[in-house]
Amino acid sequence: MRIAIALLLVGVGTLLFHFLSPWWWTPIASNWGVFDQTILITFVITGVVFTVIMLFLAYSVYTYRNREGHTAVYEPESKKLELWLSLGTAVGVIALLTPGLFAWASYVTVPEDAAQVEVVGQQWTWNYRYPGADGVLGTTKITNITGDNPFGIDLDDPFGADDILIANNELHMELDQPIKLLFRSKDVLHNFYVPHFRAKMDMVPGMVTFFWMTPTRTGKFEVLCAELCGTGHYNMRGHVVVDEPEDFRIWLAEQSTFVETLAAAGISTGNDLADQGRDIAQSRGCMGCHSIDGSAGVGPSWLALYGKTETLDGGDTVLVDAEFLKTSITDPNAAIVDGYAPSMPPYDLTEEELDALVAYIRSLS
Ligand SMILES: [Cu+2]
Repeated sequence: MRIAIALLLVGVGTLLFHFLSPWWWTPIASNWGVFDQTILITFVITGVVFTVIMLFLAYSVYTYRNREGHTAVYEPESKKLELWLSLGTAVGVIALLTPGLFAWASYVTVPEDAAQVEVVGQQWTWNYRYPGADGVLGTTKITNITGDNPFGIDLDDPFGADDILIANNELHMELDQPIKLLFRSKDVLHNFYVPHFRAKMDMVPGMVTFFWMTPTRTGKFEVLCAELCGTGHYNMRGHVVVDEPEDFRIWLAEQSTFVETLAAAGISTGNDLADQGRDIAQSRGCMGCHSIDGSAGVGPSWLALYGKTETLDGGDTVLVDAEFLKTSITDPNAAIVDGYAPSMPPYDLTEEELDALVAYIRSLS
């Protein structure tokens, strides 16, 4: 009797937890309500099956309890029962899976009038690229990637020149305009996820993945990386801002195109090495782990770092100079400062890029 009551309490408690839980969906901000429906269908089917099984268990435990004069009967085969259970399970599984197939088909069938934006993930930051006035994204090659060309755009491709590059973790979208998002990763698996949009996609090095959506509400929504991608994974966040069409056009017009960024980099190459270093730090994602305002991060803050004496994890002390910084960038595990995990990947930078980065870090001291 006590076990039957315990089973009933577990069943009732689970249902109460589900219906009274404060952890429910955020208000939806895209056209993908169909994903909420498929989850609801899953809840209903699994909820009904769960309730029936808990009731049946409690009933059986009570009815077939050990009593004087009652003996168990050995009945290993029941064709009829097996048939009904198999059919019932088959129908349940089909009902669970089929809606998802239809939802997926529309998720990857992009409408003709969709705008485009490319999302590039790297440890541990997001970069975005719009096609510019010609509406076509320039072709890219991984070997073209440098500090000045973080997307690896093909310099000979005329479509790439007017591409608009965003390196500040904030993606803007136009309200009610369907948009196709293309995804690339520079290093490891990442996953672009905006809970309010009910939309996410894996980003796989060497592949371009995609989905499309229509933002249906203006506002600022959080972007998360939903694929464990290293020690800074928790910090791989950003925002999508959905603007009214007019605001979106104003914002887009303020952004620089690829040729403009190149020209700006060209100017700063001759005049200000530190400026160039700041561009490299942003495009290489250094800011994901190193702050420039002294706040704690995965790695040491760059504020007042140059010229400081640090203690290494072996107990030795070292002066943070150009030589030490360069080694720490190209071979981060050669010397670990006490209190930090050996989690930084090595960066393959040219001597000029290293000089620029060091000049930038030095300028913060
Ligand atoms: Cu990630």
